[in-house]
Amino acid sequence: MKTLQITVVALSILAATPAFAAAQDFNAVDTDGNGTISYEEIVAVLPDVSKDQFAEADADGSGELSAEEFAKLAGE
Ligand SMILES: [Ca+2]
Ligand SMILES: [Ca+2]
Repeated sequence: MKTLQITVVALSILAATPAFAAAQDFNAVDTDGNGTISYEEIVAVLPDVSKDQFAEADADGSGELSAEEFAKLAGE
């Protein structure tokens, strides 16, 4: 029960973080509106994302993140 309460609190804190909330919105991160997210676009919202993390999330190696690839990265 205690663990559950801590999880709820942690989620509330995360949800209240503007960068995290924005990161949940693919269209908000895709600032040039081309339908994919480049590394430059993601670090503008989430400066902590490293090139390695980006490359890892880029499952098909296209150099940009699709909505599906981005969802996995943002969900971590
Ligand atoms: Ca883009
Ligand atoms: Ca990709």
